[in-house]
Amino acid sequence: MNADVLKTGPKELENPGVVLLLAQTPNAGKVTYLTEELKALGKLDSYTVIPISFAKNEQKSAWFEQLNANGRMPALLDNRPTKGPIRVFESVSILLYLAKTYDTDGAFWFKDDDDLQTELVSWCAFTHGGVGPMQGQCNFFYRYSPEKIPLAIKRYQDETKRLYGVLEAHLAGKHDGQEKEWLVGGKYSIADMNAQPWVRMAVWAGVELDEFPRLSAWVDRIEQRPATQEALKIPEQDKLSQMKADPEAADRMAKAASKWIMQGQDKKEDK
Ligand SMILES: N[C@@H](CCC(=O)N[C@@H](CS)C(=O)NCC(=O)O)C(=O)O
Repeated sequence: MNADVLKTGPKELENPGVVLLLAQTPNAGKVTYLTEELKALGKLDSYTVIPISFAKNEQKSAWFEQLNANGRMPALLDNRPTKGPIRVFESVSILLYLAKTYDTDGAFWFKDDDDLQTELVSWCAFTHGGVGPMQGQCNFFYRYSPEKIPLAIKRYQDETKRLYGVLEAHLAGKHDGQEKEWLVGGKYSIADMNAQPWVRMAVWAGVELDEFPRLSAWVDRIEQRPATQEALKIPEQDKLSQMKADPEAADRMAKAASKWIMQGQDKKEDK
């Protein structure tokens, strides 16, 4: 990290402890689900949130790219008292870092069981590499693209449903004969936090959850946790709640997102 470039960003980047840079999206939700759970257990006293504006393209500024060269949020900076600052990028690696550093007795991971922790990492990788990227493409072709391409919409919605089917079968115990409430080891863990923020937003991708009853129940179970409800307000109220409160909100939010996404797309095509 180049400290001089970082200094050109918001002054809150110098706050002690955990600093999160995020906007209200599923990838950010993964992280705030955990920080709010850790706060509730007294494992993380407080932390700083720096809201990132996509409309202003803040995630592509030089100071932000010190924290994530990929120019995407979420990103984490931890201004540690003795070891100095460390940056962490990619939502799943932020979850693993926070768990190891602040959840030291393993409330949300498997500190004393390497096999279960390996299983947890497998499910985290499955969601991070599959559900997020496929559903993200659904969002683009179904919600944001001004040109509606049926084959692209179908391709990504089908793949998202296929991946939901894998989660549904796992919860049903299709392969091991064990019905489950949680993805790994019989407890709520970062494997669940890493997946639920995407699955709860199925409707935004144009995908119905009706054919996945166990997955729907799992979404609701996580949704009802007080820490989840707090997380869904960071840095502003989540899309789904806004849509429930105001049926026109979906259209408004899709148009606003489409504008900055398509501007970014045009810039890429100019190069
Ligand atoms: N694999 C990354 C994906 C991050 C990502 O795609 N973030 C999006 C929002 S969900 C973003 O920052 N988009 C801004 C842009 O594309 O410029 C992660 O999980 O952290």
